[in-house]
Amino acid sequence: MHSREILLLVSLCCTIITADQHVENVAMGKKYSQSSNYSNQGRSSNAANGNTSGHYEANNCIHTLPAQQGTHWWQVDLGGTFPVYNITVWGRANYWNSLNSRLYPFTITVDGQTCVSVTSAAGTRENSVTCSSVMYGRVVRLNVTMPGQMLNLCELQILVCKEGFYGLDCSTSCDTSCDGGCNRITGHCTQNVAKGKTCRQISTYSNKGAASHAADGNTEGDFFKGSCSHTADNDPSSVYPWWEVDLGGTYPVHDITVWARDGRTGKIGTYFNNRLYPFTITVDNKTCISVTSAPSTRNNLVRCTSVMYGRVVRLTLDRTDQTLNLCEFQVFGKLL
Ligand SMILES: [Ca+2]
Ligand SMILES: [Ca+2]
Repeated sequence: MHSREILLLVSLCCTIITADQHVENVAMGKKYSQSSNYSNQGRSSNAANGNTSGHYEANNCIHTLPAQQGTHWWQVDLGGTFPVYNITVWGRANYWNSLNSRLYPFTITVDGQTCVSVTSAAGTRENSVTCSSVMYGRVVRLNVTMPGQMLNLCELQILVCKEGFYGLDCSTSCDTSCDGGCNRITGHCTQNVAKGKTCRQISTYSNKGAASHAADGNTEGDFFKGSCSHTADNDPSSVYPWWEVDLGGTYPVHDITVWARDGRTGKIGTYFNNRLYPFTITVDNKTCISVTSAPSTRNNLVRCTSVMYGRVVRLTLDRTDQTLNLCEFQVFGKLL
């Protein structure tokens, strides 16, 4: 074969796949809001319209109202929980001599928790920042740090690995033995082995609170939609309420995600955490982990201190004066 043909063959067969091909911007096509709106030309969706151009006049940037007091902000509701880590922002171009004064300094939060505070302006219009750690959340907000300082933001991208890839640069493929894909940060298999399995609980409040609801594959947090478990409210005062799932076989148990009940429908950030925390999880009666304080999110990924092989995974509320509500209990592992 001619050397040129070989070169062509090589270039066709072995196109280098860059990490970029495994990354998606999960901020696109979601719900947006901002503290105020200068005009329709500065509407909130402009900061996630896929166009990073810095020209406000071309409907590519958002613009809050100059006279607005307090903190100016823009936010996106991702519509579900994502591992938020890599975020890129674009400021406005060609505006007087202060390209960055209407964006910097700023803080980005995920469900109200600080992801990153950027204190000084970048030298370029495009600036990639990272959260101090991976934050699992739904509402991402950019707050201008200086009160009363208006906000121009031309694009904000939240970059997350596509399904099937993981790592901070999304360059690694999930292990092929992970039938249900893998966690997009850690690479841990995300097959939920609790889903649809037999569940039990100490007592049941009503049909709407059946034990099986906490492993029905639905993380819905509104109790009245029938996807949460609920123990009876007349258990003896000395009882520690519990819920358990029988996996139907021996599995390696390590990562468990628990989902608390929503405090109020549609209102993010208020949960019935006192009906779930503090708790202890056991695997075949051996302690996996005790969690003493509630997080600020409805979902909580907890890990056994080491991989535990077992069949019955139980969550016990470590208090006697409360009912137990659990909207979903997810166990990640593979059948041996
Ligand atoms: Ca834009
Ligand atoms: Ca459920």
